[in-house]
Amino acid sequence: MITRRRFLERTGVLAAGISVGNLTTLDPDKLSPWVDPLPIPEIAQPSGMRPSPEDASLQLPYYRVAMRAVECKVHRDLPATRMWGFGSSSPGPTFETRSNHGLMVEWVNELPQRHFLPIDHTLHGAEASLPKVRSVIHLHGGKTPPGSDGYPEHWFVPGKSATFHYPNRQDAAMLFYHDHTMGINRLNIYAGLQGMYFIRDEAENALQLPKGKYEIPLLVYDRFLLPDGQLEYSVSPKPNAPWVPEVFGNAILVNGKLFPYLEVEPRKYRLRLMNGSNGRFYRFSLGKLLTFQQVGTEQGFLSAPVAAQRVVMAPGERVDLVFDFGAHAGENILLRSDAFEIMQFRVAAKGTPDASSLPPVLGSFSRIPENRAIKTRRLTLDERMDLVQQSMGMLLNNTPWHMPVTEKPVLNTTEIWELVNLTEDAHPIHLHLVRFQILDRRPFDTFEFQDKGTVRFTGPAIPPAPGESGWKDTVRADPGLITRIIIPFEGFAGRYVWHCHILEHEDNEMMRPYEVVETPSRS
Ligand SMILES: [Cu+2]
Repeated sequence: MITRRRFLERTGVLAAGISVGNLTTLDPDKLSPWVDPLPIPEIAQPSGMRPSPEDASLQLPYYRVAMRAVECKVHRDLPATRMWGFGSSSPGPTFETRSNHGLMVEWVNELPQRHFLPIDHTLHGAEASLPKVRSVIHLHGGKTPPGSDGYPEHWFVPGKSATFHYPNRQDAAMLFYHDHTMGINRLNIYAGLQGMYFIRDEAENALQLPKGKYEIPLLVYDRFLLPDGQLEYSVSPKPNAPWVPEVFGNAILVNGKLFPYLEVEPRKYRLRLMNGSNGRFYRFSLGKLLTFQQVGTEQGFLSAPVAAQRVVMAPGERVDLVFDFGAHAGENILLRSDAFEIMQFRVAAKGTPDASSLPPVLGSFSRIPENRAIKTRRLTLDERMDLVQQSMGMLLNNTPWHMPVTEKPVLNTTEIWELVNLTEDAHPIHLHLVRFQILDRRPFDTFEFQDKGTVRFTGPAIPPAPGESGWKDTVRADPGLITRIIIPFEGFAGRYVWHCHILEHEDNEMMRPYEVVETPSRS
């Protein structure tokens, strides 16, 4: 499991875990909570139609979305915060689309010529010779053709754009789009370059879950703010190498607001939670550990609702919850993560009749039998230490980004990947293009593995928690465990990436290319 100290640091219970070393940052607890309504990002609107890159006789909705510097009020009593957003907001507008309805987005870089966060030019892909302001957008969770996936090296500078095709041939799910630029991804996302993207389908409609104004997207992320409201990002003591291994801000924003409130009716709501933080893990709860129902994971519905009082979310993970405020008319209920109070639900005394339902069976999800895998890959998660045991960054399979591609799964085959975590951290591992299922996590002797390369298990395999037992695209690989996932490689052949979704790790070599190939090769 996650070691206690690491987990508490991640969720920010320990004071040490939220220190930025800069005493001038704002203490959010000095602000009045629950004075700003929760913003719901506007829905992105197409500006025309374009021929599909797959079939020119087919016209697809075409969206043009510009990345720009924006001014955002994160709290009533703070001056506007300079961020980078899409259109006029951060988070950007939310996409609403349907399964099998493709669309095109022209992502336009209209950002300023100067970056306002500390670039570390010693990182691979962020050298001083490169333009400071670069961007490329990835749709997280999208089954996207390789040319539209936002490969980290395919960035473009202010004044340029890239038009991507999203076929949306996948089940209903909450995806999100965000920057993925080599070497500065953590800074571009911290600046605000992310937004939500919903795919809908008939199976979802048939469930009659709460919808419309009763379905609430909640994109949660932590930041450090200065007393004048501006963003602060942690730096190392080395001026020429400011990269830090992790950032845990003490101001937790929901859809861009600090301490927002939402007026709700006493009835069922569907809450679509997304952890958009650089490094913070959350352990969310409602009120005094009220029971909610988890209905989905990143890539679709669980087979049946899972009742829970808490849900742990690593960066990049999403959960789909249903909560019934029906028994709480007139109350105020807080969304918390351990010691953090994040937002307030104000339940009205009366509401309109609730026609939504929470069916006991949600879908036709079935587990993939292990014997369907034609190949098992053992892949390590590694930490490099300097002479004084300071982290120099993490690696996947001890291999830096620029080395030749080593993982080449064959299109339309299934593989098992064993993530052997040799570090002291929990890492949320994300694969582009695919969805997968967690098989199990099992403790092993890390010293023997590092010494002799052999796996000696020290305990039984732990099955995934009920709330993880669905289609995933991001999985927590905990320290001291081998986490096994089973992955059907479907959709497209071509070059993709897999990486840790702690953005500071990802930017410093904890990312590798992989390639889906049409026919088997030697690797
Ligand atoms: Cu990591």
